[in-house]
Amino acid sequence: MNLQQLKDVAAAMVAPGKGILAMDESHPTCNKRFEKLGIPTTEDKRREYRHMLLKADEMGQYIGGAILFDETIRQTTLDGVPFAERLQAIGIVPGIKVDAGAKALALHAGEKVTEGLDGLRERLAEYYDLGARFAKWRAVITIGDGIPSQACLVANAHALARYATLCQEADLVPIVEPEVLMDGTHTIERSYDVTHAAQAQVFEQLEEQGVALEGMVLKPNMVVSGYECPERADVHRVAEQTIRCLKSTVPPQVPGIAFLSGGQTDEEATEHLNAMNALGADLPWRLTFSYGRALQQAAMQAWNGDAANIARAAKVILHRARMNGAATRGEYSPEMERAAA
Ligand code: 5MM
Repeated sequence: MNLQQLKDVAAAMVAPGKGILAMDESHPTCNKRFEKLGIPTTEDKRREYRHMLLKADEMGQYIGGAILFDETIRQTTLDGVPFAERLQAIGIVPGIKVDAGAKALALHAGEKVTEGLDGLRERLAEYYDLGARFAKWRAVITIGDGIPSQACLVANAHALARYATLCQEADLVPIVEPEVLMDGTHTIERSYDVTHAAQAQVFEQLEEQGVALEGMVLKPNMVVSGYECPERADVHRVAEQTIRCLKSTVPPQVPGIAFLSGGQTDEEATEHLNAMNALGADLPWRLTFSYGRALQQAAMQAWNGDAANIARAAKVILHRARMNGAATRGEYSPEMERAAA
């Protein structure tokens, strides 16, 4: 393990003013999003779409790392440049999703555990050769009646820790993503309790397995009320509760925390991140974004599966990246959206 390299890569991923673009949708997820817009679910369309996401050279001003899917890291842009090389050329560290997805947790109805450890050492070595310098593994935790169970939290945290050690052994920075889903009727207090329990368990397992905390990035959910909760907490309270939770679970050696968006609207995700950075002057870690949907959805609609729309759609994602870049500094305001429009 080259700890200095891991630290340097992690620092580049969460550099001031920058965050991470999650463009690692597996085929089922990508197909679902394309189908909603009537876009053909073909390999060529996925390639064209991802070419569009990285078309603007200025993306490198706001994006420090991009998470690719297995298919994409083996493809070239429409100009014939391998995606990992395109990323490096515009100053973005290439990364790769390495989990094999969340599967039903045996004997625990309604709960999931993420798979993908078998053969991971060999896959990581190949991804490193293909240009990846960091990896991502996502655990999914559902809030519901009597869940999550302790068994679910422990199983997922243990798998995340095993994955993280394998990544560091292979000189890849692990993004550790314990996602507590935002779906449900739960209150923000319940979200806090479950998120706290999930993160505490993750750091216990990371420590147990000997993961170098200086060479990783945490990708958590924000502490929000469930989407169907009758009284949803406002932006200030989300920021306050999320920071309170992170302060009690995340050791100061962790260089960066890059939030997932989890189905929030684009502007909501940006506002929440901004509020946290406006509040948190003395935090030990950088607070940034690693959004999938909240960076991509407007651009996907603008592209709509038509190559003639690539240039316009590339400007749409560049705008969202710029807004989130401002939020990492606590300098975003909704007026900036209108000014740009
Ligand atoms: C981009 O979506 C990622 C891939 O999901 P699947 O493996 O289910 O296809 C996902 O892991 C993503 O990186 C995070 O969940 C954050 O995405 P959002 O959309 O929540 O910001």
